[in-house]
Amino acid sequence: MNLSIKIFIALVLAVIVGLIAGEPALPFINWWIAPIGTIFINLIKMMIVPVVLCSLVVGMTSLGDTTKLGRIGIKTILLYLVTTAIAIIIGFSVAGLAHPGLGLQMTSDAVVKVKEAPSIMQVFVAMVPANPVASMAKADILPVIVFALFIGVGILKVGGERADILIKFFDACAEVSYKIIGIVMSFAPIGVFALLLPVVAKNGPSVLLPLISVIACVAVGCLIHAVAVYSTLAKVWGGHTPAQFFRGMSEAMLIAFTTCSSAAALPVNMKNSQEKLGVSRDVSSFVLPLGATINMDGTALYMGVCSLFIANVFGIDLTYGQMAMIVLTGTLASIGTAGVPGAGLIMLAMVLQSVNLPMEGLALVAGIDRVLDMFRTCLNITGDGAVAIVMDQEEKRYAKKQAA
Ligand code: DAS
Repeated sequence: MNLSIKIFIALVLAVIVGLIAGEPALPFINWWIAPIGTIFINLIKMMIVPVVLCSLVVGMTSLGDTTKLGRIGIKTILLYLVTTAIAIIIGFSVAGLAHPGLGLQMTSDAVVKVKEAPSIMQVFVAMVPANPVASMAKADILPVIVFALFIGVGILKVGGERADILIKFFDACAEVSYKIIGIVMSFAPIGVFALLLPVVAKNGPSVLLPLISVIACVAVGCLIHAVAVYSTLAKVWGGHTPAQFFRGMSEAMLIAFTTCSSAAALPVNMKNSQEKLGVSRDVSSFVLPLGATINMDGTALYMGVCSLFIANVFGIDLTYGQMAMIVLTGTLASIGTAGVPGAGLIMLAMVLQSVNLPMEGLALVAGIDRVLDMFRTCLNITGDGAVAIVMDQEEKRYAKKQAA
């Protein structure tokens, strides 16, 4: 039985056992089961920095020259921004049809204290690591990516035998990282079960019911975006049918769904995009780590849904100007969203501020953030995989044109 099916069975089991066990079993679950999920996440997190650093350096240097790097980098970022803006619009459209939150009375004392969201410029400043080792120690992925990009450019500039030695070193390290990830992933069904059981036992149907419409809007919006945008990209550029694309992405999607972390899903996404979707190593090693950090279509879609939900709860009619502002700030905010659980909630605060929506609304979505995060993180990494397929085919087409 393949791993995806085992993970899926673990998911279903966790939901069933969680709903049966419910809140009374939480002390036992939190004492004996939850730590297994934490260990699984830590095992994956252990590999994030090595994989990102080594694979990005390999990806950069195997691009062969800085012009190719520039070409791929610009196209990749542009495509990421376009799909993100589309995601927000889909989020608005779905929520505009479903009207989540209408009739839900917001209690004024339900205020959540959210850390000040960084401004866009702060996000860009934070991208450059003053101390790369500290960034690696904190698994601050964006500065690690920037550091790896500079190492790659440096190696390309040095060239010759010395560069080859370094490339072989980083290539071997990347290979070792993939092997370790394969071992970790063999424990995924156990880890996924242990991660999901506490969430289901804690939330259960009671807390979720009043907000089920928000969860449904985010889930349906993510499904529409994944099928309409990503499977079209995979088909038109990569020739993959939707079934082939989603089968190739399934393991990474399940890890993203259960860990709520794009960073945690990155190693599996990279391995499978190469082995199951035919993306070349140099393109996947560049596009996927970058995407896991700056491409958050699910988070952007979630911002569209939740902004409209909070406006409904407070009886505010969003103007088209405010919606346009949410699309802009949501797209930019999603760039700064870290690939870790709950990061999107911080960025939602930034978007609400940008259109003067009451911050108190965060309290409601904060209550179901973990559930929403599952869907948005799953979509985030699926978009990375789709863009990697597009960029890989673009590069193959470019190489053919050059050869002709
Ligand atoms: N959990 C984040 C991720 O890993 C997304 C988010 O919080 O919105 O992509």
